[in-house]
Amino acid sequence: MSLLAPEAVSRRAAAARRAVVFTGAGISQESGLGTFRDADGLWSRFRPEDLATPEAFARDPERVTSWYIERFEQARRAEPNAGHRAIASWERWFPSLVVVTQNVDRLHHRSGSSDVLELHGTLWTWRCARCGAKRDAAALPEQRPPACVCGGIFRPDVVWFGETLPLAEFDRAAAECRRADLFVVVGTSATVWPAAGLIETAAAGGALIVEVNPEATPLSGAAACVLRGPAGEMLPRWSREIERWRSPA
Ligand code: BJW
Ligand code: ZN
Repeated sequence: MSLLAPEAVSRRAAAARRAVVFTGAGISQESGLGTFRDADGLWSRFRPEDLATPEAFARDPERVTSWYIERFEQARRAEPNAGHRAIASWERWFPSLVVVTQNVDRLHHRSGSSDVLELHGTLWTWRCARCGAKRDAAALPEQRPPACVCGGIFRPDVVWFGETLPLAEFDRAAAECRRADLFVVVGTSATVWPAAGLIETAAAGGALIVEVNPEATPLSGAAACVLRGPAGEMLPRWSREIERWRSPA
């Protein structure tokens, strides 16, 4: 559904001063990383309560850490796709562009985005659940589960269900959403809170909301425009549209 003609949206987007891009697992799908809630997503094969909660880690640290080490290896092998690269390239138009991501794969950083807020943490660093010591995922001890010298176990620096989001990142994300005039939501089912609430925050602040997703989401009806398709195709195509309005013939 689109309240404004796509051309009018592109024209308004091209004139924006403060842009925020809010991303979820869908943007990394074309890099070969699984989403969570799609028909073939991670939660169709695994139960979140067995893997993505502090209780699961306490119950079966070997299973949980092995699963996350495998996910880290997949993220490390993956390459940013055309969608990530298109977003990074928007910094030439919007120098204060902020990418607010729910993803833990670091593909936005690796595609050149310079201001990335990771609301759900990262697979790339781990911390000891007992003493808090930090380790790069690539330098974890060999034992499974990976053991710290203090006798504790390393866990990924991600945010599990029931855990609070990193406060500084979330506060800054909310502030950026409040003052954004363009808010582009890419590849998220917009079902996990409090991250999904940022869409409402941006809308309340008056931002133009654009959604990029091959499927309808709870947000679709509230967006000024929906680019219905995969991010790796839609974002480069939309970039060319915006470019046209930035440099009129
Ligand atoms: C494409 C595409 C292509 C496909 N191109 N698109 C209010 C109401 C109800 C519940 C709650 C609430 N407030 C809090 C809760 C509880 C809970 C929650 O939200 N539950 C709901 C799910 C019901 N939230 C929490 O527990 C949060 N913490 C919290 O609230 O703390 C406060 C507190 C503490 C203590 C007590 C009480 C309160 C923490 C949430 C942490 C989420 N963690 C995960 C795992 C991270 C680690 C890991 O990677 O394993 O984060 S869950 C998972 O979901 C992951 C994601 O970041 C997150 C969002 O998923 P995302 O990115 O939207 O992916 P999908 O798969 O859902 O969607 C993919 C989309 O892409 C689809 O739409 C596709 O169509 C699309 N797509 N291909 C573009 N090529
Ligand atoms: Zn320790």
